[in-house]
Amino acid sequence: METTIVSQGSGREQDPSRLEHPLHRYLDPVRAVPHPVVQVLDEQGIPVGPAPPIAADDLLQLYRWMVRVRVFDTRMVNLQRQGRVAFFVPSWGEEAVQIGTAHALEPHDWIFSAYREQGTAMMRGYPPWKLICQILGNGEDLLKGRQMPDHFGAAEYRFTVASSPVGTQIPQAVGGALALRLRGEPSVAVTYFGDGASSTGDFHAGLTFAAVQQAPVVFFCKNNGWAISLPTARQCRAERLADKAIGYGLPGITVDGNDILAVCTVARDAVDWARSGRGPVLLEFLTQRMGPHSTADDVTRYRPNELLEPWKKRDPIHRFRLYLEGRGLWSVAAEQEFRAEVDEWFNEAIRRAEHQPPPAPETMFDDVYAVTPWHLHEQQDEVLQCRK
Ligand SMILES: Cc1ncc(C[n+]2csc(CCOP(=O)(O)OP(=O)(O)O)c2C)c(N)n1
Ligand SMILES: [Mg+2]
Repeated sequence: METTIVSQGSGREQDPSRLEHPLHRYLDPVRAVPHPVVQVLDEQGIPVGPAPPIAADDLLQLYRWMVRVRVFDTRMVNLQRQGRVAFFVPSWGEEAVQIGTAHALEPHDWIFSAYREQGTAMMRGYPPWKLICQILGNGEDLLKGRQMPDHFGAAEYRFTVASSPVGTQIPQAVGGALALRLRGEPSVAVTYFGDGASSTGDFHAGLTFAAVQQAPVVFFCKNNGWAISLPTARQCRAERLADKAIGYGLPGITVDGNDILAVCTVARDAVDWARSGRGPVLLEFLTQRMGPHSTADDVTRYRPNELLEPWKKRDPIHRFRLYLEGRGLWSVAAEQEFRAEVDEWFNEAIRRAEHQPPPAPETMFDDVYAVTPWHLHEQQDEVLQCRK
């Protein structure tokens, strides 16, 4: 593999449970070593190992997509603060995981996501203005205004709608993967979820079943340090969340989630592993949620600002930009031109989405039953009469 394995301490080295004890005679010394973290670029964007074979144009696309996600987040949070959208979930700092993993997928693969994967959705083809229509719940929303804001999805993009209950997408993805295999499709299912979701019963059910069935599914665990206000260290004693894979009998790998080249490389290999019939894989992406959980919480109540300082130096976009500039693929002028283009792209998307009417009331009867029962037809007719 064209990556370097670096060792990062977990901060538990002084833990009293590590002091010499007779029980240690039975313990595997290898397991006492913190799980290594796969990295390609250091914090200055300098390769610490050979870069993966990604064409220059693709590298630029990866960079552009990360920037678009960040701008989208900023624009949506601003709209929420102006009272123009009700709710939004930004993913500041987590752009590399979304974009690097999406890059590893084929268009026919299925995605079972959470609510923080707007970048993956856009890269998959979900038009930004349609995403905004979903956030607004208007008549052009592919989900007809029936979901919480930011709980987007559409069969045409093979992107299932994010479920609000944390972790439910995990067993759903396993079921989806088994269905793909039964149908003889060459596709895999992937699921995105957080550190918080890795503490749920659904994670246990999903990974157990996936491993036993050797389902073609890849688990993308985004360890962003927080489940709303609960830090990862207060919900799990494992050194690495990827270590959990051992107990289920599948490979688990921890990746620097702010290093897009590491994300691309390991995600591509994991997807290939699952596609070739070798079974499921758990990837843990180490990252940090740089913003609030959502526009509905006050992050300063539970997270000291100093905690973000080391993460600012690991910013996935800045780091990759340094790498591209170092290779002569990007410049200050290119950045300026692209930023202006992205601003205009989102201005237009917002303008278009905000000009759509609300969903027509009679559409509430659509898509619920394969064959709509007579009494709902009657009610639908009544709604239509009222509108005349
Ligand atoms: C079953 C369930 N419990 C609690 C919640 C409230 N809740 C919404 S998001 C969230 C945190 C999830 O954290 P994580 O899985 O790490 O994902 P992140 O938000 O960090 O991306 C919680 C507790 C919920 N939606 N569903
Ligand atoms: Mg989290």
